[in-house]
Amino acid sequence: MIKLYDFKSSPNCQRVKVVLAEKNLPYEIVPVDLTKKEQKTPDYLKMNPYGKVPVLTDDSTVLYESLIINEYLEEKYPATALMPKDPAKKAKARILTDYGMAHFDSPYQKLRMELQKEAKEQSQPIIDGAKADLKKLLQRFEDELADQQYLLGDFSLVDANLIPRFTRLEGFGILPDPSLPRLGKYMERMKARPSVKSL
Ligand SMILES: N[C@@H](CCC(=O)N[C@@H](CS)C(=O)NCC(=O)O)C(=O)O
Repeated sequence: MIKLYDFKSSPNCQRVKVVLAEKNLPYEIVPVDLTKKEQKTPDYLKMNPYGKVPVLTDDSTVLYESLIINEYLEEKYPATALMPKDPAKKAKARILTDYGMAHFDSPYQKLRMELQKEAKEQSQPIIDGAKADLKKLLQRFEDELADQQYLLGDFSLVDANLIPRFTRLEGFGILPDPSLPRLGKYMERMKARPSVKSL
């Protein structure tokens, strides 16, 4: 039986929930209240020494780190394949996930921290700069989409991994953007998928 230690609004948990839903895998949610620091209790730290959600257990297997959990689910439950078989295409999938995570992280976190401040303490130049940087980075995905429905053509782990980040970029008002029309349509397509709707 699969169990997911989850905090509902956590983007890192959401990408795992998308994969579990896409693969139609039954699982139990174990809520972890981050506001009560339940992720730092000794028992929880035995499962994830980093003290973060998500943790996924699959019988006696205990895993953490959302991207690694998703790779595990893909290998252990391949019936609904979410990665290409071809090694070069698989490598490309990992490059796109890495780009969306690592390269977006600095401006994304900068913007998030700034917007968390009280309005009078926020710096408009920092907000504008981070938004401009994120928009520039999004152009790569706009180009990758070309005439495809999803980032690799078919729906894949890349889409599942990155959707929590894209929905937050929508929340920040960066998407949709007239200069990124394919991404706009892509987001509508993604949000229509039951796995994403149910988040
Ligand atoms: N790299 C980790 C990041 C996990 C993470 O940062 N989780 C956040 C919630 S989105 C968390 O548990 N924060 C609570 C804390 O750090 O105490 C992953 O992908 O799973």
